[in-house]
Amino acid sequence: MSRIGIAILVLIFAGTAFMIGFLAANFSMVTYPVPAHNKAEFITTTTSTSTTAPTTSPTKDMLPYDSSNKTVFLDIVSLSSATPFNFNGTSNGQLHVYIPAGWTVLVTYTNQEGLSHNFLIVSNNTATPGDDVGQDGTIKLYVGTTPSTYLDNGINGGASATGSVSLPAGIYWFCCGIEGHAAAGMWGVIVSSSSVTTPYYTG
Ligand SMILES: [Cu+2]
Repeated sequence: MSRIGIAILVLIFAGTAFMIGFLAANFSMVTYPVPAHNKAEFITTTTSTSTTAPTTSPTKDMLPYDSSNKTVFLDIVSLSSATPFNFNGTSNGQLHVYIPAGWTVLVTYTNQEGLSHNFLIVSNNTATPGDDVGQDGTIKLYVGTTPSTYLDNGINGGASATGSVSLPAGIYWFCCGIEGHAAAGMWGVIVSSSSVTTPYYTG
C-alpha cells in the first residue's frame, strides 16, 4: 500500500472517531432541555388555573323614588319570619341604603314581631350602637315613638308608622330606639352622598 493510501485510511479512522465523539457529546446535551421543557409546561398549567378566580361584589337593588321632589321611599319591616330584632330580615349593619345628598327619606315602618319596636335615624359618632342610641349621636327622625319615650315605646306587632327627614351628605344609622334593641342587632346604615345619583341598597 502506498503512503498516500495509508494516510487516507488514517484520516478516515480519525474522522470517524471524531464524529462518534461529536455525536456522543451532542446526545448527552440533548437530555438537558427535556426536563427544562417539562418544567415549563408545569408552570403554564399552574398559571392558567389561577387566572379563573372570580371576584364577588354586593348586588345593588334599586329603591323607589320621586326625583321631582327628591324623595326616596323606604319600606322597612321587622319580619316575624326572620330572627328577632331584624329590619327586612337583616341585622347588625348588614343593610346599606344609598341616597343622593340632601334628599328626603320617607319611611314606612311595619312591625310584625311580638315585641314593640320603633324606627329612628341617627347621625352617629360611634362605630356600633349601645343600649341608648341617643348617647351615640344625634337622633334625626322618630317613627312610631317620640323624643321622650323612644327608649321604652314603639308600635305593637301588626302596626305601621311613617315619618320623613331630609339627610345632608353623611353616614347615618337607622335603628330601633328601644333600650338594647339596636345593640342586639336592630340597625342598618344610610349613606347620603353627592356621588349617588339614583337611590339603591345592598345587603
Ligand atoms: Cu326594637
